Amino acid sequence: MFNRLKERLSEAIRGFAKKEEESAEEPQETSEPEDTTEAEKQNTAPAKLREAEPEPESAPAAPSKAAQKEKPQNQVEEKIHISLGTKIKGSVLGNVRLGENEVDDFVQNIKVLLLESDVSFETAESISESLRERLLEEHIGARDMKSRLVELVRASLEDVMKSNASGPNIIEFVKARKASGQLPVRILFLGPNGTGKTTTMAKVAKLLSSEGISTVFSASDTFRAAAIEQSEYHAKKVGVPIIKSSYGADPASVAFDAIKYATAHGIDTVLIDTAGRQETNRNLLREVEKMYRVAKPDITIYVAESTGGNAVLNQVGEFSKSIKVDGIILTKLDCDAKGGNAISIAHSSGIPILFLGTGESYDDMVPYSTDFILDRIIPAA
Ligand SMILES: Nc1nc2c(ncn2[C@@H]2O[C@H](COP(=O)(O)OP(=O)(O)OP(=O)(O)O)[C@@H](O)[C@H]2O)c(=O)[nH]1
Ligand SMILES: [Mg+2]
Repeated sequence: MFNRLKERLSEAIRGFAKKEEESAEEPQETSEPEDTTEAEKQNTAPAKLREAEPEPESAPAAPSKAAQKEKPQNQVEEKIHISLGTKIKGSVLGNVRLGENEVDDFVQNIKVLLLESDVSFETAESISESLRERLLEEHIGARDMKSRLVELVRASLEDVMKSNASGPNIIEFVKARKASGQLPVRILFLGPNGTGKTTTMAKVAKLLSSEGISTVFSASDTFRAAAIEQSEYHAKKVGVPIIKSSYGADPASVAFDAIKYATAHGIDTVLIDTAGRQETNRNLLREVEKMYRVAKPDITIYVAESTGGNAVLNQVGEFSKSIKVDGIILTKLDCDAKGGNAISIAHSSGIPILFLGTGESYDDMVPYSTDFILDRIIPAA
């Protein structure tokens, strides 16, 4: 999962940290005075790094002329003015700041590899900006460079992903409706062909059942001959009843029948399958709009595949123009070497991600969390 992005990020960080560490070991341009103390030696920044000194607690006594003379010239010239907080942080981490050119090169490198890993342009820009700001205000000890860079890149990714709003908690939602006697809860699954709608519906049924919530399937994908059998197959595997009609029947009327069945049999939820459709297919989109009017879903879930590249964001956007999508389930993360889609969708779809599909079996689904994705893209150092 996300291996390619993980390797490339790690390689970029390793390469940059190594370069900076090596330059930290290079002899300084200014010759060291013979009586330089050990502490002063350690405090000497490499040519590419700018030095920041810890803020003195109170105004220091003016250094003697002799001491000023002993101070290497480049340190005096490169001293920079920074806030007290940053100085304190800098003194803990090591008193060096990265030069602007180095930061720009590194950030550009990260941006390119994010773009090549399916991160959308807008999201890659936001990550780069956040990373650049963090790096420029950071004081990094040359020898902790790698682990600190990992933390900063991770924090920048987290910055953009945390804009993902939190969606409905399906289990809590059904439990609340159960308590108030407003059943059945209707959950509609839609999305393009082959993204994993029917399989995901079965995963959700299994999850609900583990919480003591009963379910009936509505085999409302009547568009493809084999789809009804596929829904039946999954329903049987996870042990839920299914309401079906024949190939070509009106999908909305199948959903209507399933809701009636649930009401009559005291079933808590109706999971409504639909035919895969592209966002460009107006007829099929109108059909799903009709489904929306007739079945009146309480929760509408868009099933997207993580492997779908940048097109996924546009598709979700187009669908949600016709239908109010409450949440996304992102499938096939296990097949996704790039991982950028998960980041972009969390950042800019404006729709919460509810679950992540991580394999073909019915237990292969985890609740969405930023950490789950980040741990696989850039594990904490
Ligand atoms: N590896 C992996 N495969 C998945 C995942 N979710 C679904 N699949 C597989 O994706 C394929 C398509 O799944 P379906 O559930 O039939 O997809 P669908 O969206 O209902 O397809 P249509 O009805 O044809 O539009 C199947 O082979 C599933 O096993 C997942 O999270 N990981
Ligand atoms: Mg299907």
